[in-house]
Amino acid sequence: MKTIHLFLAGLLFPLAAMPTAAGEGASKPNVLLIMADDLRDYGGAFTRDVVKTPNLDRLRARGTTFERAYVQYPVCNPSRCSMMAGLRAEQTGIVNNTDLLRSKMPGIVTLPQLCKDAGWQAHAFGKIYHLGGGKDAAEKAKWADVGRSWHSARDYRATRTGGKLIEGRNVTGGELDWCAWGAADGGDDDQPDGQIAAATVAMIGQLGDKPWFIGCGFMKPHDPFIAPKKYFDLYPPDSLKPWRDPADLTPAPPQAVGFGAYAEAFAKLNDQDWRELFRAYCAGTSFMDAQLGRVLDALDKHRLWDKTLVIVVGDHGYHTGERKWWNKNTLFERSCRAPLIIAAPGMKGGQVSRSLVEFVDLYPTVADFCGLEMPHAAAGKSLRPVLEDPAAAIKDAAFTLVARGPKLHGRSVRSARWRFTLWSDGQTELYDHDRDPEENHNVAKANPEVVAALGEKLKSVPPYEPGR
Ligand SMILES: [Ca+2]
Repeated sequence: MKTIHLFLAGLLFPLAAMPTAAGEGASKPNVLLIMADDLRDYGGAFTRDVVKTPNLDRLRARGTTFERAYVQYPVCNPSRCSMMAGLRAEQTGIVNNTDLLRSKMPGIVTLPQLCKDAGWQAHAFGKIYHLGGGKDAAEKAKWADVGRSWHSARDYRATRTGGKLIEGRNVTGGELDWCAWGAADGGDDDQPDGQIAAATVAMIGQLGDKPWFIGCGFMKPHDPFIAPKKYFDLYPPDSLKPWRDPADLTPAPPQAVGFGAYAEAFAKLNDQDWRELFRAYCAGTSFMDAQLGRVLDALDKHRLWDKTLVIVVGDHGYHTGERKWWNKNTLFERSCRAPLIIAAPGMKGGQVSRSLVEFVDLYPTVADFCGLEMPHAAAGKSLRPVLEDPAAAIKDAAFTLVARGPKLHGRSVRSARWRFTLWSDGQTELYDHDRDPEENHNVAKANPEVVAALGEKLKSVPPYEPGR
């Protein structure tokens, strides 16, 4: 009996796993959108050689790693709104952490909402949208877009034990209150990310065969740089070398990086301060990675890999000392490029793609795999061709915007070789990634034809209209 059963399963399985054309509706894969906050990209040597991320490595073996994936705005709320709307920040009009998506786009059908309205169970844990609203429950629900995007959404806090720090300090002497690290007492579940993993795992078990869209939004490695002490113990205090800019670094325009109170505080940091910050960022990354592992274990346990589209994404990149900057919100590669791994049903694992992709491509990708029509004109394109062939290109440029108040903004375009940034005050930056992957030398003056061509390319995306 058992033999026949297995034989039949073997026969039926390939048929069930065959891709269906969009709109036929025969296949409703689950969608697991896992986000990390402020995680810089791990496509390069950073995580392979420096940070211990066995579970990101495990997912890489199952999926396709995108080594050139770019956010449309390198700050939490604008990036997440862009991703969830499938539209550029120029189109959403959201360029800060204070504007609510629905205040600018009341009728937008968000990515989870697209699935939810088509019959998927949709639940969010932790930070998928920017967590605004303070302590007011009704305001928080608005920020989480409960009822529209999700059937339910929850955020989490550290327990009293997890709030106790065994070691730690603010490396700016309190000048920047967020710039603190701490090796916490207690275990993983005393921190929000442990609880987010536990809740995600429980929901996966509870939903069974109903199609679902789960948002699992980890809070780390975002500041404050706190993780259970065991993750700090992975990195002996003197084992990590902080970044040093080269002596011949071209100074950037003042609005590009290194501005305000942050820069004043960073200028006072010594090597020891940088080392402690970097160690804490690595500890937070390994902590987040361990929680990711618990969620991947649940996919193993319930045998869901063949019917789940798994996306792991960061919300933007992060400077860990490059140009004496410890943060995001710049138009440099370190801030615009972010992690992206996709493991899709029917697609090969262990693939690495150098194709240029943008985070606005996620919405049409999910719509494609779920067999759903885009509810509005997409700013991006489905990544299916790249998942089928990692050498395939779906676009020749990726675009990122930053605003510096109502009167100044910058737009940046990344091509296969170059990054070109044009500020609204006319200043330009050009970096040659073939020769200068860390963007240390602005070569705009020496390459007027490239500047002209990429300046023209910037006109292919909708204009930014401040205050819209
Ligand atoms: Ca963020």
